[in-house]
Amino acid sequence: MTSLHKNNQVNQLDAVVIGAGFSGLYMLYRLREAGLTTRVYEAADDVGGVWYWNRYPGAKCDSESIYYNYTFSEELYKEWTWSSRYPAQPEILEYLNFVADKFELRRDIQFNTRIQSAEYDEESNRWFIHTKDGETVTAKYFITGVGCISTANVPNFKGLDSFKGEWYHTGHWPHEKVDFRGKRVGIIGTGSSGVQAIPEIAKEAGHLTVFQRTPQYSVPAKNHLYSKEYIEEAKANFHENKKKVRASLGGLPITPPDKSALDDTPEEREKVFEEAWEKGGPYLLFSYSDLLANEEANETVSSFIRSKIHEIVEDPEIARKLTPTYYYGTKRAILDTNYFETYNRSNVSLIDVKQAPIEEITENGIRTTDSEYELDMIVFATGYDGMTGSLFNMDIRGRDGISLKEKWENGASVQTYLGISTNGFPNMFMITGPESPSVLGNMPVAIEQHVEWIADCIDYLRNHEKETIEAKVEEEVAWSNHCRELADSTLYTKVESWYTGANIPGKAGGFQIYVGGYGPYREKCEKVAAKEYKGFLMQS
Ligand code: N01
Repeated sequence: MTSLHKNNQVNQLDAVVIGAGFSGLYMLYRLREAGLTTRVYEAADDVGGVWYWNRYPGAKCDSESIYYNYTFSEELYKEWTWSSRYPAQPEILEYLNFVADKFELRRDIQFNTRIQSAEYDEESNRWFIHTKDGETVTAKYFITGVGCISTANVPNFKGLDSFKGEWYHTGHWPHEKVDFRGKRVGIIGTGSSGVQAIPEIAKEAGHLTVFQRTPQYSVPAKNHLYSKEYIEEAKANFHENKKKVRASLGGLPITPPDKSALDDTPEEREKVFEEAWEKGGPYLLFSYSDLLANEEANETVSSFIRSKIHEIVEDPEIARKLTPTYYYGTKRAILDTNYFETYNRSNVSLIDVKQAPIEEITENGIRTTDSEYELDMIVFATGYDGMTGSLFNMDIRGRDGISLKEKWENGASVQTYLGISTNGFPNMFMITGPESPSVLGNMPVAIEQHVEWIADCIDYLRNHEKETIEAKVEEEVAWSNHCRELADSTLYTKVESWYTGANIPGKAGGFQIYVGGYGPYREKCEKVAAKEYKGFLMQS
């Protein structure tokens, strides 16, 4: 600790929050309400988090909008009106701006500021937080709201620097409109981002070449404008809906029937799947209780979607290339608008880069092991270093200078208690951290639960004159083991995905998400709080 720090010549705050997305905005609101001096640091020049950065064509959320928002304020809920079932990114960003304006949040947010490091000082029981520009602040509470999927993964292809055309990653899309007209565009990646962007880019591009490594299941979103009556009903049912989503498994008011897919005859199942397909959205995955637990049950829904792909795609060879084989739902279940239909267009081609991998980016395009594709533009829809990527981007050091990255061995042995706290890092809280259920559902619901739990916990500490709180080692070991055991009882861990870290070369650690569902997780967290933060170590 430098003498500058010791002399306390730095700005002293009660709390510092990193990120001004859904998490940071609400955390700021709650801490301010509780009377804490709080500052949010945000790398972008405005609020929004992922919705600030993900401006790629077709970007939409995949949870129905009337549930994809805050529910902490009935007034806010009733003042805002969503246009459609799955609104596009600009509308979601507008919503977050509306929230920031309504609660005058911007005055406590420092924009254009990236946090480089944060270290805990045992003598003062404070966090010293350093920005990339050299500013230091101290805070009693250090809270990360950095998102689970916000550190872009641009694969380290040989030759990218030599490419003469434009290239973009979906998660860092420019503010200005990208002009695809007449251009030869290549897109790498067919996850949620690629599947949304491909139909939109294809409408404009001269030619679109899709470089696909793993074919994906996708289900029609069946997006549509909301009627006035539907919105009125949602607003009238605010309390009931709020209760339902908070108790649900995935943050949406959908309860899977307590029935195995194998209990129905093929004809009955076909009817159930067909109805879910027609409704659009996430219903297919919730058609039966065991689609994510039992291989045979999963095959029933997986083969249903495969047959849909073959119905939609006219060229049987392209349909074959687009046919996924992994267990449906073990990667994020994707919703689309005309994704498979796009492959019927004459200006779209599909390249299987599993069969012939990308060798390098050349100055003119992409070269795979069997061909070179000339391109004017490359879009990387290649995803994120999920769960730990954004935490490790900061050099976070706890007691005795131990680094979070080293403690978790670069992600290979993540250990948290409830995904919120980790031993050795007192008064540090992670909103939707690894080993929380967050990314397996409708994020704002997960975020609100974490923010409220953290705010209540800080309230408790202040009321009981506790200086610090951190997870006990034995509790985090137990929690991490519990998370792994639960995950291993499902099909999630049998498939490589960003959930397992397999998308990042060299990243180990496996599946670091609590799969037990939002509602049961909320109950666990509430029990811990009710038992005076059982499992946590507190110092007076
Ligand atoms: O990223 P992804 P994403 N060579 O990791 C391919 C959320 N989200 O940005 O499957 C060739 O899913 C990779 O191939 P493979 C949502 O939670 C939500 O699409 O690894 N290809 C894959 O096809 C989602 O799950 C929304 O074989 C390479 C693709 O790139 C998460 O964000 C919208 C490659 C990456 O897919 C991430 O989605 C968008 C390489 N070297 C995102 N490296 C909505 O709410 C990677 N790929 C709707």
